[in-house]
This record gives sequence, C-alpha cells and structure tokens, in this order.
Amino acid sequence: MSFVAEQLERLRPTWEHMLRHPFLLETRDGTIPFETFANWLREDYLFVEAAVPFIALMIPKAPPSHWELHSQVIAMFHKELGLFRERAEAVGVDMTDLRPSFTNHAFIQFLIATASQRSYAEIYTVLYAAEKAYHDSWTVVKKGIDPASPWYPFVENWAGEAFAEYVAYLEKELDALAAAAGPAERERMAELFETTLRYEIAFWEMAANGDGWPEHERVALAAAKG
Ligand code: MP5
Repeated sequence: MSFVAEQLERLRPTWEHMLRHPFLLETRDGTIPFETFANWLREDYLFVEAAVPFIALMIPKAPPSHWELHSQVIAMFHKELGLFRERAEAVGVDMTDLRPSFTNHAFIQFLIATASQRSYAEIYTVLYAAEKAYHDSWTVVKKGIDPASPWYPFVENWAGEAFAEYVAYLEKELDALAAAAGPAERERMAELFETTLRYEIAFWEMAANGDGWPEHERVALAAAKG
C-alpha cells in the first residue's frame, strides 16, 4: 500500500470526523451565521499569507525538479489572497487589524518550525495533508451549497478540478518521497501527517467558536486601544 493510502486508512475515523464538522455542514446548508464565516475568512487569509514563507523555506531543500511546482504554488497563494480580499470587499467583511487566533498562531508556528527544521519529505507531508484536507473539506460543502451563495467562490477554489489535479500530483510525489525514505523518516512523516490533520480540525473548530486567546488578553488589548 502506498504511504498516502496507508495514512488515510490509519487516520480514517479522524479524517471523517473533520468532514462532519458543523462549520462545513452549515456552510453547505446555508445556515452558517455571517460572522462565523467572516471569522474563518479573516483567519484563513492570515494562514495563506503565512503559507508563502512556508513554501519559500522548502525551496532550498527541494530537488530542482520541484522548483517550478513551488513557484506555481506561491503564485496560487497570491491568487487566493486576492480572492479573499475580493470576497471581503464584496460582502462587507472587515479586514482591518487582523490578528491570528490562538489556534491559527500555533498552526502557523508549526508550519514555519517544520519547514525550518525538518527534512524535505517531512515538510512535503505537511503540505500534502493540509491541501488534501482542504480539498476534501470543501468537496463536502460543494455537495449541496447554493451556487448563488456569496461563499461559493471559495468552494470552487478548493473543490474544483484544477485543485483536485494539484492534490493528485502532490500525492504521487509524496508517495515517491516516502518510498525513498528510511523507516525512521517515514515514521516522522506519518506523525506529521496526523498532527496536520489535528490542526485542520482545530482550525474548523476555531472558525466556529472564536479566537481562543485567554480573555484577559482581549481585555488588555481593548484597554490599550482606548
Ligand atoms: C489550507 C488553507 C489550504 N487555506 N487553510 C488551512 C487552515 N488549511 C489548508 O491551503 P491553500 O494554501 O489555501 O491551498
């Protein structure tokens, strides 16, 4: 069995738990409160922004045959950032003074720490797991959302054909990297796959339930702002 198939099989209950998250089902059904979706939009904007240095840190470790891929991925992130800004403007989501939630902050630190300290195959595992999680999650939303929804362009972005092909390419390459890795590295890759999945679930949870920083922090910030 290939590395990816093995991980998806091993983690199936957790993966399915992610795909049943109320944030996804309510977005699909059109019952998601505007502010809840706006919260995700603001947080994910910061996440995608941070994904640019994540990819940039991979490039010196990547084989030259992957440089074109990573250049294209960075360009794709910039296109996504444009989509976030366009949607926010179109529907009136306030994008001023963005600060990452506790979970988003942790996830971003995990990305940067991984890209700084781990092997290329390990970093690639995190990239694949995050992209696959988003593709599968938004595919759930696609099965039922009203195409007239103001959030539909996000669905198209991650559940569309081009993204599906990109994720399939990442999968093929990750399987090749895993096949070339020794048992200890494969073990570390498996662990990172799982940690990424757990962060993805935490991200939906945060989008649905708020920013997670202790209350005294919020009070102090409000006081500082007057
Ligand atoms: C992605 C994302 C997908 N935008 N946000 C989270 C929390 N996980 C994964 O990455 P990309 O860069 O938008 O394709």
